[in-house]
Amino acid sequence: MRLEKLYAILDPSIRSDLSLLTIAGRLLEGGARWFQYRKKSAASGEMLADVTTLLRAARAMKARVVVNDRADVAWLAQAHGVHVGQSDLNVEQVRKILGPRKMVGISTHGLDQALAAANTSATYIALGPIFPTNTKKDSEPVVGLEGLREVRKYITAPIVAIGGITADNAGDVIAAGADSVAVISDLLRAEDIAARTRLFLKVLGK
Ligand code: 3NM
Repeated sequence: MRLEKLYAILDPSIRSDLSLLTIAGRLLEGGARWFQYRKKSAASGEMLADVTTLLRAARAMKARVVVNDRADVAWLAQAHGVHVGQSDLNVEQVRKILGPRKMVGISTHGLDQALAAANTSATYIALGPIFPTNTKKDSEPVVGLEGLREVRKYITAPIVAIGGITADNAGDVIAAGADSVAVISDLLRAEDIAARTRLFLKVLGK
């Protein structure tokens, strides 16, 4: 499965002045075609409604939507996949629910976890935080570009780098071996989200 170079993480808590659909619309306008729905505080019914709305907008632009953590919500909404963390359902459990064709991604925070993930049917392996980030309160120690290069040496699965990635450093992250970059604050906090998305895609060579 070919992955987009830009993975926009939709965490609406970052941008409470805008609706989820407005944020997604601006990202789509800028050219983003891969999203993760991440709203940790939402009730299940709200999540399902959000993901359904998001999918309708995304599908019109041939974009994909992955749901953070919740295989039940992803299955009911018929989303494109699920992203799990180290203490969520594991990759194979999620795959049992979603089947072989959906995307299942997993967060890893260093070489050991990345190697373990490479032995699963994960579609992609997220690695982070590459740089310091304030967005995830309980984030693990920084992996750095050096850590990313090291993981790249051992792993052929697609690597999605996450944590502190901006339009300024995204080029270095790709040069260090990432296939894609996952971004929250540098996209969502931008005054002009569509323009920031365009800048990212330009830097990423799209
Ligand atoms: N996961 P920003 S870092 C959601 O290390 C998330 O697995 C991380 O937000 C990990 O782009 C992170 O604003 C936050 O730094 C990413």
